[in-house]
Amino acid sequence: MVVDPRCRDHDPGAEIWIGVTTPGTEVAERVTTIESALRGLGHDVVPAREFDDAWLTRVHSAELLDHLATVWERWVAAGYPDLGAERVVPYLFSSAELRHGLPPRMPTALHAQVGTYCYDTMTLIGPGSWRAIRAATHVARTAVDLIASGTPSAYALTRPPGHHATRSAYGGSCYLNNAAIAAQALRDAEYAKVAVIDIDAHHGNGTQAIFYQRPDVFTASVHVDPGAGWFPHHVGFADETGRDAGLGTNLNLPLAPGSGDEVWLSAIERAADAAADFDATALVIPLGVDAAIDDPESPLQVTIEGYRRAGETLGALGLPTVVVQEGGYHLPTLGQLVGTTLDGLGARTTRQREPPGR
Ligand code: SP5
Ligand code: ZN
Repeated sequence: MVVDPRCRDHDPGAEIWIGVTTPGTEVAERVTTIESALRGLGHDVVPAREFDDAWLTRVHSAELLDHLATVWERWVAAGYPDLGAERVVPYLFSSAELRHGLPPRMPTALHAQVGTYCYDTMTLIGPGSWRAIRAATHVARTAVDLIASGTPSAYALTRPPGHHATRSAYGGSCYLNNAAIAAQALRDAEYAKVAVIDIDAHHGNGTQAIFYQRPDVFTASVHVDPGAGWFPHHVGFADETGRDAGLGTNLNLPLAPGSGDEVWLSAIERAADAAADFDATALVIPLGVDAAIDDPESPLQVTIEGYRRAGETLGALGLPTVVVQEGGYHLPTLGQLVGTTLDGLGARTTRQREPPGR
């Protein structure tokens, strides 16, 4: 398990959904409880290393990186907290219709700039957010380093989560795409073909978007059907299969609300078969445990045994594997769900073996 205490420094403070401000579900206690559960199960703990942030432009735009790194300080300097705005939050979005085909222009007002990068009202930024966002990328990259030096599998305890972040935009409680960063870092470590199998309850739209035209990274996502009314609503449908050189390298498996273990596991088996057909040489698993029965954010009704079997199915691929933490919001069962999935996967230690071929 790779950790960084700075992942707790992000306090979104709230979520705003249909105009209603709630305390929010993506809280620091999530990683506290997962870390203590995994320690209790005998997982070893590896502190994240430091990395050069300039590399992140391989996955995200320089503009998004600069926005995230600086927006809190600029928000304070401009006096927004004095107006009662204690977090950075958009009020206006840069929609294609608003611009009616004109090229995007950067608004002068900071409170309008935010809507160029942020696509919802659920993903707020506060004083410690950038420290945590950045640390989570280091956690993911450290897990890749462990794999590249011969560890069969490594779990990255990332927070905030990442799979809803696209190259240039953030949302869905995600800021930078830790799983996409892991996949790109594996490519840079000479793993020729990387498969991403996202089992968070929500579609991994950011990861899909980042690799949509890429033939070297296969992305699959098993999630509650956006067509049944679930986030991210606009994307995550079965007919999205990739574009240009990436045609055929994206697989969406949207599931009906209430699907339960057997349907969910069949979809994960389909994704695993597709990753094998792709001849993947390394695997990234964006692991959200929000498909679980008790989770407040999805209706998929998966049991803890279902999560163990998901781990077994993906472990049977026999690939060097980086597991990246995504969602999961029911604090009492969070640690057990992650621990059981990793057990199924056979990922308890970072003990090394001879590096496998790439
Ligand atoms: C990483 C991840 O799991 N992100 C989840 C993003 C989905 N959020 C959509 C929230 C929809 C409204 N839920 C009601 C919450 C009221 N507090
Ligand atoms: Zn989710």
